[in-house]
Amino acid sequence: MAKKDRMIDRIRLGLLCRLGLCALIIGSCDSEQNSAGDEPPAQQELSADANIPDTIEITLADFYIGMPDILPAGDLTLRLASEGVEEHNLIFVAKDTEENVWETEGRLSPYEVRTVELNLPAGKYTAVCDFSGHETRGMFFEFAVHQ
Ligand SMILES: [Cu+2]
Repeated sequence: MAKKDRMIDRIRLGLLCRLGLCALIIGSCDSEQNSAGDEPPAQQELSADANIPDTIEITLADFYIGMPDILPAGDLTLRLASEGVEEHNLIFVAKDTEENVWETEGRLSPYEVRTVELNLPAGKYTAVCDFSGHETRGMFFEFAVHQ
């Protein structure tokens, strides 16, 4: 009986040691992965940013427009993401002249993602979805374009 207990104790001790060793190995692997893994993504982000300097994310939802309130002047790439079950469009209206300076070609389908390029001069604008009364339901957003 006592001999069997000692056997069990030895097995338990062996298991504990192996678990401890595993934890040490996993722990050291994790820290290696973290220290090695931190640097390449940062470099990738930098090079991606260099290639696409001005990609602006715009969300068209039921019923709001999510976008930055300041955009840089000049050539822009917009990534439009429709996130509602409704169709949406997007129109930029210059505040001083109340003219449409840009608009999407047709409406975005529900959940469509579309990348567009445009050039906006400095000024104040209102972004609007004018489909089916969406503007009055909240789909407008005032923003400025700065040099
Ligand atoms: Cu809309």
